[in-house]
Order: sequence, then C-alpha cells, then structure tokens
Amino acid sequence: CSTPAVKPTPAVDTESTLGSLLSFISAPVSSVVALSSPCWVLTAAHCFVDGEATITRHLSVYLGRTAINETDADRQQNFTVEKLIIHQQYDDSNYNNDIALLKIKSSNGGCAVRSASARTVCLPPAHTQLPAGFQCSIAGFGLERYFGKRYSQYLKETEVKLLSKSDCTRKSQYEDRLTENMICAASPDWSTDACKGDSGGPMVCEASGRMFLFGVVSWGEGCAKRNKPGVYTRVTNYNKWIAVITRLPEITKG
Ligand code: 4AZ
Repeated sequence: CSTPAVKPTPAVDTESTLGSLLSFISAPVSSVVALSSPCWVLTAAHCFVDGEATITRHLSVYLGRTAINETDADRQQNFTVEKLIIHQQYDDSNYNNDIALLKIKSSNGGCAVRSASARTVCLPPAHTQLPAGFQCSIAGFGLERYFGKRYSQYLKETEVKLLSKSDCTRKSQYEDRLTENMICAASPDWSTDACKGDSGGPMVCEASGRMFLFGVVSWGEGCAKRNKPGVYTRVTNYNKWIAVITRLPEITKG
C-alpha cells in the first residue's frame, strides 16, 4: 500500500481531497470505493446484489473523480470490470459479510497507475482493533439527508469516531443486529454520518503515519440519527479472503 497520512483539507465546503486517496464507481449506484491493490477495488456486496443480478460489462470504475458530472481527463483513470467477486457468505437479510472485490482493467489492459489523485490504500494487519473513540474519515457521493432526493454532486468527507461493541449492541442502538463482521462509528453529537449512496465507500483511520482501510460503508438506520450509528464492514476480518482472491493465479488471470 502507499497511502501516507494526508489529512483531507477541503478546498470548498463540498469538495474533498480525501478523494485523492479513493476512487469512484458509477454503477449500480454512485459510490466511492477503495483501491486495495492497483488491479483490485474493495467495496460492499450489497451494492451488487440488491435487486437484479449485476452484469460486469455494465460496470465502470473511474479513479480520481471528485465531481459526478465533471470529467477531467488529466486526473481521471477509467476502467471496465473484469471480475466481480461477492463474498460467498454475504447475507442479504442482515448485511453480514458485506464485502466485494472488483478486478479492473483499462482499455490498454492495465491496472491503476499511482498519481496525485489515485493511489492504493493500506489494509490493516488481520484482526487489528482500534480503541473506541478513535477518529476515522469517511467519504462519498451519498445523500446529505436521509429523506433527501439528490445525491451529492461533489465527493464529500467527514469524521466519525469508532464505537465499542458494547455501546453499539445496546438496546437503544442495534442489539443483535450487529455481527462480528461489523464495526460501528458515529459522531459524538450525531451530527454527521454516512448516508444512502455512500455504501461501498471507505472508512480510513490514521495509524503510524498512514491511512488504513478499516471499514466499508454498509448500513445504518437513517443518517446522523441519535443512537443509530453508521455500520461498516470490519475489513480486518477479511485479510485472508482478500489475499486468496487477489493472489490466486486462476482468479487474477481470469
Ligand atoms: C445506505 O442505504 C446507507 N447512516 C448507508 C449508510 C447509512 C445508512 C444508509 C448509515 O446506503
């Protein structure tokens, strides 16, 4: 991985330089995804299995984009999706194992190239746990309000703090809806959160001077709602799964 701890410094209110660490996928719903190696993008399974089956030839990945309707040929890298790997144990009923990998390919057959606006993110060592209260960043093009209609035109980012399992399984929060493969995060005053359309996007946390991908935006009851944190796929439970898929020759070669 190659993600130094660059703190996002939004140029304008709605735009985020955190987008430089991330990439953007156009279908089935606009969302931000995390690039875990130059050929692989890590995202959420439920982005693909809600509703109709996804056909990979209908998917595109755009790296380095920070505005939905603006194409900047100098910054952007475009890809088709060669493979879509949805976790075999993904459970649509409770979003357990909400994780997927996309293998990307450019028109000349290559993978992503490191640039000022696109780079890979570090995966934390298996089963690493950060303490409750640890601050992490999330980003996406999702709704600004749960009952809103329009997705954000610009990539946005915000900060949330990790919650302990005992907090998040309280009766007022998610009780037994939380599995071992999920991690909760929220803002202490419930003022900011991930929302619909942010799914599949990254939650990155800074440790030892680098940004690590600790979570994938997965679900939550409402957005920025009191006692209803955002729920993220616990990426550190999938190191082996990621390693097997991205290294197996029969899978990586197709
Ligand atoms: C969604 O539907 C969604 N507040 C994602 C995150 C959250 C809620 C909904 C968390 O994609």
